[in-house]
Amino acid sequence: MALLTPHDLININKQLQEADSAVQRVTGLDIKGICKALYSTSPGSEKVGIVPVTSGNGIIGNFSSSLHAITQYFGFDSFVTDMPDVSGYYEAVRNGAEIILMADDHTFLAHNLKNGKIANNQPCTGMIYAEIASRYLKADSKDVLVVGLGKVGFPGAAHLVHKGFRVYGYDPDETLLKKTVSNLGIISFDPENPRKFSIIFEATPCANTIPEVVLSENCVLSTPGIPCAISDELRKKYHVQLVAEPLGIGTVSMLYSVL
Ligand code: NAD
Ligand code: 2YH
Repeated sequence: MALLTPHDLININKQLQEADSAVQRVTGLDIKGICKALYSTSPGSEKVGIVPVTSGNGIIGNFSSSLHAITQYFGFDSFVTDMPDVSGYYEAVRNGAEIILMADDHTFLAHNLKNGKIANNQPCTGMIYAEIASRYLKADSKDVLVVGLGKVGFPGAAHLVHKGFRVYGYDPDETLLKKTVSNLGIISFDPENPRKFSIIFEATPCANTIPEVVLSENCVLSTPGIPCAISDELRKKYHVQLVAEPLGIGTVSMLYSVL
């Protein structure tokens, strides 16, 4: 399980603004518009309580403060509890939180205490990055390359199949690849026999996962993967429209999914 680092979250407001501009360039909608279209929900005046969690590897510097900045950026009323863990949960509820955000090393959840809905960061992240990719205004076809079919990539690929895209999937884990091809009816992408794509969705914990041969000029690369899937050099050479941000897009997807 890849953990975020404080360094990933530096200048989260700037990272969010840049991501919002990139999403608008690619899709014509901002991130909130994508969430509204994806979940058919709109926020009211829900109060979000953010609870730091010390278990496992412990508190990640900048994590709770970034969630605070992210929720405020998207117009939610939010606060971080003084206490962590169970005491923090108690504090959040006593102070009027209607939605709880909290994460340990394995699970990052949003729980709406009013309607009982609960969301997990991985599928919500996969869905929204796939949705952004699927809305590329200059796409040349409904063919999409999905690189990485794990806990984020699989739900993203499933979402694209559900939306009627022809999905080509690749993962070096052959068992996972075979299972996904059979469960979702996607096409196995053969790196030995490559082709170009105008839409690429990537979700791996590795750098440089996108080979040059699959890039078409002006293609979109929508990727929550950390570190970034493509080098600056390739991004510039093919004028790749990159949507990549470490926490905010996935978090707001979770919030809209529990409204
Ligand atoms: P995971 O371990 O469940 O899945 C990753 C998959 O990538 C695995 O199946 C693995 O075999 C595959 N993979 C590894 N190297 C590859 C390569 N070179 N080419 C193709 N596939 C390769 O991880 P996950 O939970 O799906 O997370 C994926 C990434 O997304 C991680 O970096 C994680 O930190 C990040 N993430 C980011 C956000 C965000 O908001 N930006 C949210 C959640 C997860
Ligand atoms: O980053 C993570 C894990 N990868 C789970 C998220 C799934 N994408 N967890 C964050 C841990 C935060 C820490 N417990 C804190 O500061 O509260």
